[in-house]
Amino acid sequence: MSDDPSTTFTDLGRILVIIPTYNERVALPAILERVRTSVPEADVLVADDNSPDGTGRVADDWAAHDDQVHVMHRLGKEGLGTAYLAGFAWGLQNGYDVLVEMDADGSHQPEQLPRLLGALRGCDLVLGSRWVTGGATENWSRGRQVLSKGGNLYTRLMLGVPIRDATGGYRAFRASTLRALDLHEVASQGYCFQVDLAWRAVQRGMQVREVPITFVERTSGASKMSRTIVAEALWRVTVWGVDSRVTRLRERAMTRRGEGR
Ligand SMILES: Nc1nc2c(ncn2[C@@H]2O[C@H](COP(=O)(O)OP(=O)(O)O)[C@@H](O)[C@H]2O)c(=O)[nH]1
Ligand SMILES: [Mg+2]
Repeated sequence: MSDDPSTTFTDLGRILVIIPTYNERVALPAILERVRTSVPEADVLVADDNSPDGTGRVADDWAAHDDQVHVMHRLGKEGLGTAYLAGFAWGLQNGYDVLVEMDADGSHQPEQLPRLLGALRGCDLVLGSRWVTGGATENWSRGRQVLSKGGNLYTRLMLGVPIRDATGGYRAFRASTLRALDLHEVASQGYCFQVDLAWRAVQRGMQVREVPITFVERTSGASKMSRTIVAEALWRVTVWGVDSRVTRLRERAMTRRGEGR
């Protein structure tokens, strides 16, 4: 696995890094700088939800002197999931071949993007993972670690997929992968949005690969995680798990009936 910063990824086609923002005025410039340095050939789309702290203006100021940075202004806080869906739609319309999800708060280190992109050469979707060998979290309380690991264990057991970190939001998709996921059906938000997309990819037989990342807890601004977001994820994962089991049982019963004839 090469993290050599001199590697280029032009063989993957045009790359777009989508960064959703809500009140990230302080963190955004550093992240833009780091993305542009780590993978100079990648373009960036900041998807801002009319942040009251003026993040949208900070993004516009950057875009005014860097034609590889684009800004999408949405009317108000509509959630991370829809920000990504809007970003994906923009990227697909504009002919990008690889679309990356990255937080603005520094938790997803741009210096590890080459690792994600390198792994995408051999598969359809790469997940940056805190919970595979070599993955880590920095400045996370024991409680937060337990919540994330527990949520991922539950997801793995419920859905029966061998993914260690299905809730993480540092990912690289091929455009062809996103096109196959029926994104118009996606209604989930937050962590559940991430599980939803990974689950769709697995169900469609796509090659999903996890690479280790070190997730660094934000040092400025505030997290938008809430109890509602965690509850939504648990609820939906349970429904999907039960649903897929019922479908499998039905299919098995039909095969058996067919064999009995
Ligand atoms: N556009 C947009 N971005 C959001 C929204 N909610 C969160 N974000 C961004 O999504 C990223 C992850 O959110 P964060 O609060 O750090 O979640 P956490 O890492 O789980 O604590 C950050 O870049 C946020 O600014 C939203 O409603 N709209
Ligand atoms: Mg965060």
